[in-house]
Amino acid sequence: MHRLLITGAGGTIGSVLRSGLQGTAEVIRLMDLRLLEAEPGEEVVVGDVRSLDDARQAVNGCDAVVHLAGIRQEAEFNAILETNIRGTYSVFEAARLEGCRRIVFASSNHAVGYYPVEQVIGTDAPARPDTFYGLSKAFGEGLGSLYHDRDGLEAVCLRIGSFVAEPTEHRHLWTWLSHRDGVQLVRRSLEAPDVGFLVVFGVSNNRRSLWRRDGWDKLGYEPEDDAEAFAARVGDQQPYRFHGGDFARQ
Ligand code: 15L
Repeated sequence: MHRLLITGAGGTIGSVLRSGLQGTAEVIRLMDLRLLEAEPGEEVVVGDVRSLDDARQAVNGCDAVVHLAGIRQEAEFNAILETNIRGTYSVFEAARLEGCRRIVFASSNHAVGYYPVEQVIGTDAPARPDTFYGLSKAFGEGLGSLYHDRDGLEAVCLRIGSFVAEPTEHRHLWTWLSHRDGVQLVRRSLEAPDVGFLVVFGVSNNRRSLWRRDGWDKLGYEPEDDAEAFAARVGDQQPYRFHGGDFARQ
């Protein structure tokens, strides 16, 4: 691939992927609200995904996009609407207009956060968002489906669990996505042939996972880490009723 765009490149996930994805493209273009400093092999654009013009300028000349930009927890509805819903629309629409072929979208487990913890689910389970935030992720997955069916774009939607360096709480025993596995997952999502439209859970090889591995074989994703190695450290008390943890209030 010649050029890859990462939106929200200055954020938590973006900062890890920025180095982890080196070599997937000749040039990695980083988009963020603030000016980032380009390393060799990178270029930077300052822009706001809420603006279709900004998104078009950023996507122009790119073969693929990793779309991370957005609010990453619950917020007031209008903020979610503008940044996560309109922003994700702008990125898909920009990709269509600029002829970019593939989008890897950072969805979230919170699209299905109101499933009870007694239930293991696959990606065939209907959306059950736990917040406006989770709902915006379900919307992004819907955009992926629409732009694939209508316009032929390829879209891989990753329902990311907890992307942290190490598990620090009991819930991470089923939600952890290690940095190493996260990098592998995004790499495979960019490089696997003929992915069409795909939704997968983005977690490590956690033996207590509540999410099935649907679609991992299509990507060739083979996670190496298991949160169980940290079980003693995080305690054995199940504190939550729902997959979404403290996002799923009652
Ligand atoms: C997410 O989608 C959030 O962006 C992140 O902050 C964590 O809360 C994560 O999910 C999680 O479920 O642990």
